[in-house]
Amino acid sequence: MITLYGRANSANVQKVTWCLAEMGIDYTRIDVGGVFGQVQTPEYQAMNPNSRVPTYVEDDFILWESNAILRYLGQRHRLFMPFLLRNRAIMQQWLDWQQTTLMPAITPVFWGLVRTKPEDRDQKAIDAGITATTAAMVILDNALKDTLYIAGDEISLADFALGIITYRYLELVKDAPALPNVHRWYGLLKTRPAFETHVLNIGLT
Ligand SMILES: N[C@@H](CCC(=O)N[C@@H](CS)C(=O)NCC(=O)O)C(=O)O
Repeated sequence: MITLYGRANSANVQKVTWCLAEMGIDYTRIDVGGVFGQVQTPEYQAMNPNSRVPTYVEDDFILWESNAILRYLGQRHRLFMPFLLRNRAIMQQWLDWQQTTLMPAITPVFWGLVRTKPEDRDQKAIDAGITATTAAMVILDNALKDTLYIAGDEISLADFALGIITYRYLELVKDAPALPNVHRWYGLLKTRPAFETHVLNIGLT
């Protein structure tokens, strides 16, 4: 039995719900975090001492860190993992880059524009975040120029992790540069029903 703890509007939860849906895996999701709270309780912290979402529970196995969950699902079900070692390494590279470069860049933009009242916004932090995220998106655009997806011509776990942030960037930054390869790739992601259900239809809140 699989239980996923985490609110549906969280970017880090969405990459996992999107992946689970793509894999056709049955699970129960429990709303915790954000307005639902619960993450500071001793019961939750016993599963996830970071008080963060998502937390993935499969029988007596507990796992946190969204990209670790993606990697586990990919290896367990042998899905969305490139066959060739080097393509697989490239997928791992972009999973790490999503967490260490892209996510920190967009966080002040998302929090400033979506979760902060206009009168309380730190415009300098938002602008710096837009600059940093745009620089990262230019890197992503360049990386997508020769392949359909980020680690080759097949979709992989890294596309899920990058796709949820790209959605936020394209929604929030209206004067983004052209990014033709990102738009072509993102167009492919948008045709996937699981992306529509677990990301596009949830909106930014
Ligand atoms: N590196 C962690 C970050 C987890 C994280 O920061 N999650 C956010 C939501 S996107 C969270 O738990 N925020 C507190 C809350 O929802 O109460 C991961 O990828 O799982």
